[in-house]
Amino acid sequence: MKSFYITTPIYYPSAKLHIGHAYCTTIADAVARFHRLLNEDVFFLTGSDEHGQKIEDTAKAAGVTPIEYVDNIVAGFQKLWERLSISNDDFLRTTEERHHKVVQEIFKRIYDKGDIYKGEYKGLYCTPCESYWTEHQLKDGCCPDCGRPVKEVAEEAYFFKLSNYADRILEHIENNPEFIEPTSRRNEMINFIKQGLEDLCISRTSFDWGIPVPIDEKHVVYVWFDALTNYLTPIGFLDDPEKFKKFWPCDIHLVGKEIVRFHSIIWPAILMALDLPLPKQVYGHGWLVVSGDKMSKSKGNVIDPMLLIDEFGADAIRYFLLREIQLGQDGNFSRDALITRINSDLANDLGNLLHRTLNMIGKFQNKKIYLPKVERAEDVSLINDAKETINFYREAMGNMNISEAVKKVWAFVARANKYIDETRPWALAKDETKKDELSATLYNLAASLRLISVLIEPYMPTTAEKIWNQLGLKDFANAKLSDAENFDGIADGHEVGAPEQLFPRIEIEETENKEPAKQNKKDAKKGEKKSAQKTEKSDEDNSEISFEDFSKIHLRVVKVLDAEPVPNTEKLLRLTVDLGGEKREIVSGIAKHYAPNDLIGKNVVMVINLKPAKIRGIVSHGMVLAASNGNDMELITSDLPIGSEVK
Ligand code: ME8
Repeated sequence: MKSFYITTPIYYPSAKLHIGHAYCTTIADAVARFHRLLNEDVFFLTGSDEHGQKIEDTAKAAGVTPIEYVDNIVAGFQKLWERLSISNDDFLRTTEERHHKVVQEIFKRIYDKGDIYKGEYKGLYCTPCESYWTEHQLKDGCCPDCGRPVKEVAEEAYFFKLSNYADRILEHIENNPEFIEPTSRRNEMINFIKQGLEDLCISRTSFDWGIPVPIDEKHVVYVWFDALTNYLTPIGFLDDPEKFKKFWPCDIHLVGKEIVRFHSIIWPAILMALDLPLPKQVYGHGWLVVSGDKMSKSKGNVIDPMLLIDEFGADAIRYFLLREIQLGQDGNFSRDALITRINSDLANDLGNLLHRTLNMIGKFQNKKIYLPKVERAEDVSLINDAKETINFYREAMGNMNISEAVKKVWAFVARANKYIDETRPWALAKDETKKDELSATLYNLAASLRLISVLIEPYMPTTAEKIWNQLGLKDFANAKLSDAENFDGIADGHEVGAPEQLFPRIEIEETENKEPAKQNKKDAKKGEKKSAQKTEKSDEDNSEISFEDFSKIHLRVVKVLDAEPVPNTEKLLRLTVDLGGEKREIVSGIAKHYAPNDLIGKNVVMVINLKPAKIRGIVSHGMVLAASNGNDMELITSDLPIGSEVK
């Protein structure tokens, strides 16, 4: 059985993870799942990089010990990965004993070999990036990676003879074009090495939060030396030679573009010093930006993936990230683009295909499908397209052209929808002589959905399984790409299940706005005409709700960052609020009671998972709460920090 080993960076638990981290982990997950579909023995690793000065400083500022601090944040990482359906085989924390042993052993081996020596470090250090810099590498006097100020450090330190390996690394990069992807990153690294590599300082004495240097306990190991070796720990480097042989060298280290340097220069040098083979590939993906801006706490545009999952579900987020952004390039995240994709690609194209197909099989053939007895030009064309889709998908996924592969699968979804229009099953059902044609259409549609279910498993594992189950198929966990290749793999006379909605459309209604306190009643009135669901809501106005119903409403303390009147209205204000990292725009009917300036800086309570609504052309993503007696209105405020839950 072929093996496949893929890793993500181990993220710093200095703060909660944001959508950028979720992006990287989702890509790695999709690739791991794809290789499992190929029936390979996959090891997918992620984890947390818990030592270093930044963590020590952050914990101190929070008034807790470093381990208390990281335990809490790392539990959040693990929860996020579970909610995002991440299928990692291990989660490595650098504070674990198994990892300490590896780091100390590696340090000792390289020291014994003579590639580590003691000296004095005098230079510049960027704590947020945990990176050493020389004067000429700085950009405008600041860290060239993050743009923040660096500080001078002078301390006794151990050095790794990185300079000894410069020629070999350069040669390796030049002789192995696939070692660093994409090519732009490869060129950057070649230029970086050609400017000369200095020996790397790999120990610190000015703080304690790290793994002690085994030969000199007043030093702790430099956090990047500690972190990079994580890739060896869980695959049996010290304790399971067979497992190690199976998974090393790693197939892909997937990392963000800013840390390609650590993975394609420093890490290979460490491996060379250990006489270990180099990873087959370091893939530097681009950054996710929000409305063209890099995410940062100070800009208040950090997007919390957990809130997005609460609102839209994990599969929709995964789909968006994998489809919308070309791997290797920077990509933009926007809620409006996400909602558009959910409505058009998921609810409309995929949801309708499944719904129409199962409905017709139920109605015309009592839920049964039969192997085709006829083959028309439309069938041949559909089946050829299916084959072509699989071939393209296999190649594209294998080459990390993930968004292209996703697009191709959706082109096939569109193709299958078109096949319904071409073969017109509703017309065939009215003509007794066309029974075989009808049966062939329904079989081919079910077969197409079976294929789609397998192909989308790496992107949307929950949806894929739902489709499989609705088709009445069994044992989805063991479905492989080879099953998908067998187009007519569904048995003659097979019975399908009943259709269930995959993705509800996200309505962005054009509404008039009203004062918040009156919003529900008016909605209920309008709703009577609109849909049964909304009528139920109006009937329920005075009835009791369960605690479960109540807990569906997510209330948080948010800060108003900006407020301005909505032109040509008397009641409406446009508010920009901070949810604790994420910025949102909402429209609120409070202009008669509050002047914009009175609101700025106020902490108010907001419903954060309300369906977005378009109000006077502005998409409002939430609603602030206010008490009202009909004449006066007062916003519900709180002195607790932004992001606090209101229960
Ligand atoms: O660098 N867009 O950890 P880190 C896309 N601990 N990806 C993003 C992103 C964004 N806006 N922001 C972060 C570290 N990422 C080290 C790694 S590995 C041995 C040690 C992703 O918490 C991206 O993959 O700063 C980036 O490389 C990684 O998170 C950095 O995470």
